[in-house]
Amino acid sequence: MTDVQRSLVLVKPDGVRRGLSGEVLRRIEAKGYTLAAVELRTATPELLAAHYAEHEGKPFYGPLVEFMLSGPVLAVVIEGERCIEGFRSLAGATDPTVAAPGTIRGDLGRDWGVAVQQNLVHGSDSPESAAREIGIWFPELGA
Ligand code: RTP
Ligand code: MG
Repeated sequence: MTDVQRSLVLVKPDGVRRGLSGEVLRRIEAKGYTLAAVELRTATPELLAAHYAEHEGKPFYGPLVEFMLSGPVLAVVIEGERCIEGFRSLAGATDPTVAAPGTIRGDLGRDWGVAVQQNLVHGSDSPESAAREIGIWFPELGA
């Protein structure tokens, strides 16, 4: 039985600013996942409030939202068997300083000395999150 999934990936403003959008897409495609949607977007406070609802109230929430509004993001929907887990594996640990070499965050990220972790990418963390997040960023794609 196959388990074809979709996941929401964001190249965050630091990744877009540093010209790494193509490198992230290259790694996704090299892994064998397909691109169902790719769009350069400017986030809004409303969209980010929905996207990061689970983090509301945490100390890093305000700086995180501010960071995500600091420039365009590349919003991407990827598709493939177990791509939710697979992209999390490609992305690496949240903290780019300790993310394993070979991962997007481990190879391309570092600590820039600012409060929020600028870690280049977001990836949905479960099928429920993926459905919710794709609904927020690409409502036209449906469930
Ligand atoms: P993401 O949601 O972006 O794929 O990353 P994640 O699952 O690895 O991390 P999560 O815990 O969901 O946190 C969301 C984003 O918030 C920022 N963050 N800063 N202690 C901190 O300063 C801190 N913790 C999290 C990061 O940008 C993280 O990706
Ligand atoms: Mg997360």
